[in-house]
Parts: sequence; C-alpha cells; structure tokens
Amino acid sequence: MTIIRDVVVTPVAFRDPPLLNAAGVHQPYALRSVIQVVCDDGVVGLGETYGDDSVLARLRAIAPTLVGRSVFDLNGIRATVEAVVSGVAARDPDRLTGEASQSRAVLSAYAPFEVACLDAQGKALGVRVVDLLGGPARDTVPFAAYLFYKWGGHPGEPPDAFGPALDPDGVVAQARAMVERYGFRSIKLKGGVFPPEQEVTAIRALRKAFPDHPLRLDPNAAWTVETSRWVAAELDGVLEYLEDPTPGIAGMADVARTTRVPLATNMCVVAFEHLPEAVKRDAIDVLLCDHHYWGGLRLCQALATMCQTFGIGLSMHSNTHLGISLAAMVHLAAATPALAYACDTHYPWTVDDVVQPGALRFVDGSVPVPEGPGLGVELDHDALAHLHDTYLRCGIRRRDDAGYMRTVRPDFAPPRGSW
Ligand code: GKR
Ligand code: MG
Repeated sequence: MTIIRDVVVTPVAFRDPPLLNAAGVHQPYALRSVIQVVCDDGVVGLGETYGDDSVLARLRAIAPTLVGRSVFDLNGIRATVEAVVSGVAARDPDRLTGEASQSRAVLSAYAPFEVACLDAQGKALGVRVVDLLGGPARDTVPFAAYLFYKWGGHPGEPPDAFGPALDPDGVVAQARAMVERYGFRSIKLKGGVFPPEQEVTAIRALRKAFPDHPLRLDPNAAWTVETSRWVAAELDGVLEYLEDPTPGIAGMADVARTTRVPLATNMCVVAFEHLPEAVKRDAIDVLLCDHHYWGGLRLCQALATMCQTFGIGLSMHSNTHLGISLAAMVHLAAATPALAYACDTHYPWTVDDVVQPGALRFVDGSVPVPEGPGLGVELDHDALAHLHDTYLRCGIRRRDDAGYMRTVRPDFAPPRGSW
C-alpha cells in the first residue's frame, strides 16, 4: 500500500530578482523547502512549500511522524500534522498573504505533505494527480503575466537579464517581453510601490499597448478606502479585477459598495473561517486560492465549491516558487472547473529549478498538464544539491522584503492602508 519509509525535507535558496512590492523588495535569494516522501515500494513523492526557518522547523518536526503511514491515508496524515503543529501559530511578517492563525498553521504544514502523497499515489498507480482529483476539466492551464516594478539589478550587483521597470514605459516593455516569450493572454501588475496615480497611469499604458488582454492591479492593501474608490473609478471598465486595494474584509466591503470593478483577494480571506464574514458583507467578487496555505489540492477543490455556492469567482495566487509547486498548481487548476481566471505564477522570474527540464512548458500563455504519473515532474538531484548548498551559504533564513529595502532606504515603511 505504498508505505512511507522516510521523509526528507531539504531547504533550498535560489536567485530572485529585485522585485518591488508594498512590503519592500525581494532579497537576492528566495527560500523554499523541497519534500521527498520515500516509500517502501521505491516510489518517491514530491512536495514544495515556503522555506522560512519557522516553516522549516515545523516541516522537520512533522517529517518523522509520517513514517509507517500509507500515502493513501491522507486523513490520518492530516490528523498527525495537526497534533504536531497544535499550539504553534503561523507567521507572515510581510503580511502579503494575510494574517497568521492556528488553522492556517495546520493547513499550510499539511499541504506540502498532501501534495507529496498525491504524487506518490499517482506514481504507484500509474495515473496523474489531475486524474486523482477527478480528471481534467481542461488539458492546459492559462496563467497571467505577473509584472513587477523592479530595479535593474540588486544593489552592488551587475544588471540582471530582466532589466528595470520603474515607470509606465518600463512596465509595458516588461509586459511585451513576457507576452512575447510565454504567450500570456492576461496581465497582472503588482502595485503598492509608487503613488496610486502613477500606477493608474501604468495600467492605462498597458491597456493602450494590450487592448485585448484582461488586466489586474494588486497593491497588496497599500491604500485607504478612499484611494481605493478613486482608483476603482479611474479604472472602471479597464480592470478585470482589482486585487486587495485596502486591508481587511470591512475595508474591502466599503470599497465594494461603491464600485463596479470586481474586487479580488489573497489577503483578507485566507482561511475557511474568513468566508462567512466576507460573504455576509459582500466584500469580494474573486478569491485567489493557494494550495500552499489552504490545505493542499483537495481542500482547494472544496473551497472552489464553496465559492461557487456564494457566487465568488476563483483565481489562483502565487508566491516565488519552483517547478514542483508549478506542477501541483497546474494539476489542481486543470481538475477544478470553477477556476476560470488565468492563474498567477512567479515562475517566469525563477531562473533556477529543482525539477528536470522538459515536463513544464508554457504554450500560448498556458501550461499543459504534465504527462507522466503523479505530478509528472522528477527531481534533478544535482540541482537540488546545488540549491541546498546555496541555502547553506546565502545566510538568508526568512523572507524580509522590508528589512532588505531598508538597507537601501533606511526610512522605508510599508504603506499598508495609508496611501
Ligand atoms: O512576491 O512580492 C511578491 C508578491 O507580492 C507576493 O508576495 C504576494 O503574496 O503575489 C502575491 C499577491 O498576489 O499578493
Ligand atoms: Mg495578491
């Protein structure tokens, strides 16, 4: 029955460009944890999640408790994770993905093990994860070009291959490069970096350059309710949705009352217990799910049903990630009919990976579901060793966009809800 013999958790660090957001700027290296669930029949299931030291400590505490369990016993595995994690609260110091809570700590700790077990199930049975999740509603999953304001390179380093994007022309040039290279048919701009009127101008420039691409703007809750209303009025008819203009469910509901622009979130509704209030207040039109903290692929499918019930559209959130996560996102989106918006992904910004090349590719802005069993991706063990070595040497142990920004601008304070 594909019994777990060992669980290996490997922290990795990989190069990340200086992408700007409301919390600060991305550090030179992003962290992730790679999970290998090694089974008695030789099958190895793969999972991936955040790599901050607090997350890593939790994953390492859980790993030995899973030995001896079947990869098909997902309920038992979740109960085990819950027992280990109980009493430990999750943290998101940059608050880019909402508040931390006990239930999120459990679900985010369980998620990468669930994915690894589904990968192992698929490999043991010779079927794809998308088939374990109910079969494909689509064979290929559309993603959005995820634009960032960015510096030309990290301070003190030579310019990177992506180039700077610090004004509307730079943003349009970045969009052209992404659309040309990957074929994206939707575009999202990460905002909350410059005064709101400049970001409105950038969206207008994108609209002019890409008349037919749905556009989204996400300032990560940097604005007041009043500013959010002003931006929504300016961009009425231009945006597909406005993502997290202002903090909190109540604030979002205040904005929603006065705009026709759909409001989306990955910040104010980040756990099942947030849904009743969001529905009651009619605060959001679109929810960005993320299997990394909503408790894995199957709970995201349950979330999709709830969203459908309450007339909330479903999209997908992304943080900086590697190929194992991309594969999991693709299988989930392919098996979830309600996920009708092009998903977010940071993958085009990721120049390193731990998976063997070939299984994941963008075709006309979409990623075809990988063909092999399970997630359809295999580890590149040399790459894993190299990126683990990078982790050991880079000295970064948690994401700290604000702290890194303050090394350049000592007076920097995240605008959260104040612009
Ligand atoms: O990577 O800078 C970033 C993003 O701002 C990310 O951290 C957010 O969580 O992409 C995310 C979002 O949609 O809010
Ligand atoms: Mg967002």
